[in-house]
Amino acid sequence: MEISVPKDMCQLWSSRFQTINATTTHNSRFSTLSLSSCGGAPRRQSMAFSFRTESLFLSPSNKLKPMANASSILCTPSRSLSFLNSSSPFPNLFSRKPPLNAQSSSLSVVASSTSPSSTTVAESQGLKVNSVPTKPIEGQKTGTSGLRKKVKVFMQENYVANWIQALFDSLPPEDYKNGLLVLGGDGRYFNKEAAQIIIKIAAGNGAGKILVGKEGIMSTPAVSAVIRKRKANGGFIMSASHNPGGPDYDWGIKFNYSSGQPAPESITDKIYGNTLSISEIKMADIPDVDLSCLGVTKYGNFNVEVVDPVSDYLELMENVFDFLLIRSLLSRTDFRIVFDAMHAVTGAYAKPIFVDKLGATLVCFACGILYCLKFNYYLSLTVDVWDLVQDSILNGVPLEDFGHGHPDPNLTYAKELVNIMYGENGPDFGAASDGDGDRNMILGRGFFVTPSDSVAIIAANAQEAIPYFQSGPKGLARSMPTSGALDRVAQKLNLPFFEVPTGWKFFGNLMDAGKLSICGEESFGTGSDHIREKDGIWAVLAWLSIIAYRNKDKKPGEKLVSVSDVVKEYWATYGRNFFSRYDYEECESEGANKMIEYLRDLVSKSKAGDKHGNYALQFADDFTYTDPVDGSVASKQGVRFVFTDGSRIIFRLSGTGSAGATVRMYIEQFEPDVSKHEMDAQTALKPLIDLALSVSKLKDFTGREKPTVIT
Ligand code: VG1
Ligand code: CO
Repeated sequence: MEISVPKDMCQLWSSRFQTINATTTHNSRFSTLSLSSCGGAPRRQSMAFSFRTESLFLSPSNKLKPMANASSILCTPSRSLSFLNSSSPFPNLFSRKPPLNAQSSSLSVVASSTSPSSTTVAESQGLKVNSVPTKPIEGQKTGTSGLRKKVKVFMQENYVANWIQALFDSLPPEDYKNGLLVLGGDGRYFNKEAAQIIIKIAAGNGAGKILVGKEGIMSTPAVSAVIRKRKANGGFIMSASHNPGGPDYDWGIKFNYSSGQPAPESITDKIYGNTLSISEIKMADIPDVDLSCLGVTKYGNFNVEVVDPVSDYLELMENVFDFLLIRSLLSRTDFRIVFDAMHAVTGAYAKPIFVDKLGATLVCFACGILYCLKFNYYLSLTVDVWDLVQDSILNGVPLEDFGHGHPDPNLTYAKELVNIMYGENGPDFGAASDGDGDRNMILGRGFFVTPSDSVAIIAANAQEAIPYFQSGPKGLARSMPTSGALDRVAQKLNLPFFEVPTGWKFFGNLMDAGKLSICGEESFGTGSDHIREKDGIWAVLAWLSIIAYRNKDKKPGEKLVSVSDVVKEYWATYGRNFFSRYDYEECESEGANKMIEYLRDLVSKSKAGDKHGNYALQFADDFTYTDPVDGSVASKQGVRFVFTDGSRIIFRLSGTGSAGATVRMYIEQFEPDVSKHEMDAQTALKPLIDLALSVSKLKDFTGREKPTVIT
């Protein structure tokens, strides 16, 4: 019998054992697979694992495979991301449901190769380009961050190919002809198929070279970093970010141009226009490229280089931060961290950065004993007691369906991490990142740092704790719904300050013009001008730098300055902006649209001084932004009611969903009184939340009693 197991496990085994002998035994609840090593482990020679039966997939072939190579014995090769190292000898095995089974790979994709009706339009130095006839497809309009739809939509004939060709048709030829492009993704289901389509169309349109992350993996911030470092003309990111993945879930594609910045609306509008008139796809007649091996493959004038997705990004991080300072914190026995990669792309980055470079260690939460990876010291345990052992990296192997999780680092979807951080004897620092690695959530022991505070605290501490900012930040910016905490830091530091619409694409021009260094969004996005995307691992390293800096002179045994100490000190200095966001996901579009229309109408009838309960209106509008660099205007970016005490209620519809409409309601209130800073945000904001619900008639329009996510 052949056994496929969660990829965490096959990564673990293949990296820990040189030769494996496997035997299985079964009872009604468990199948037990016993493995013994013939030389991998210096201290222990055998390990035994018990598996809950639902975590096993039996392959259709039901045959025992040859045992020459551990990873090929144990992985389901067609869907695995087998190049990735296990982040841990103790992965949290059953925190999520097991990965997709092999059968899901049987879904086919059309337009991954030349259609029979195509004609050859060019042939130069061995590269044949075919013209594939196609028809316009409705609905390929880019949202807040790229084009996102259900996988099944993208699998329709020519769906991906049309959008990619429309993109090339939107760019001036000098921006890509013989030029260098980058291709990465978050490892989600359908990326491998889409990567082949993108490579063929890039070649068909005359690109000179494409750099692809191994197995198609490269985080959004890393793609931005690689574009900038290698002076590429642009890059593609195959990701629907924090949206779930798998055959029944989401896929997405984003395009960033030469500064590493998400394409502005002027380009995405053109792409959309072209998708409505497209008639031909230019596709090179080349075989599928093997993305599993590093190196260059040449097809006539066109080259594909498969690159390590981590190295350029890691080099940049080492230039931005003081790694020795962070290492000094992580090597303390009285400081423990947990990073939750949510089975998403940062799984590929977490071990090389946090463990290998910065020395993060492995901790048993039951007894507090440190197990050090460096000495390859590990235990023989059954999985039933493994729950007590926690690695510094959680869910560290990227999976195509994110382990059936929702890779959105917030209090709802990163529940496993939240439970650890709020549990007994929890670690000192916790963080998580999203599908494509651009978001972050920061937690202290039993303490959540709201993203709006996080960016303000990073900005306030950047100059002393982060070498990249040693001359001080040039300017600060936030998206409109993000709380006003950052505004106060800008004021105190006397820095230029900008308020932009939701979406990272609005920060890039300010950075390119040298007006902006640090910025953030309330949606767990934080970053700086080191690249042109928000950057999850950067934010974690920024926080670790701050904590390390504050504790650099602390002797063993002295109480350390904690995450919550840093935040409370910040509130005492600047005041606290209580903030909360309510998400009502996948509402009926009709009701949600009507609510926004109703609010716009209300705005037009509102005037300063209008009373809303205890609050007096200062102004109400539908946010419009004029880019100070290029003068472009973005209107209808969110309905806001701003009161005379600075409190705000804001409503907008998500531009990243793939089904129905997601309503976002943002609530903010400033509190200067230190004695009230410890209040729970939901309690402090209750009157304003009630007001927002009644002003918007949200329950009537959406039929929803409660939000799906509260931040
Ligand atoms: C959401 C967030 C927004 C963020 C965008 C992309 O957009 O609110 O702040 O920039 O996602 O993030 P929307 O339109 O759904 O509110 V990601 O991590 O998807 O690249
Ligand atoms: Co993201």
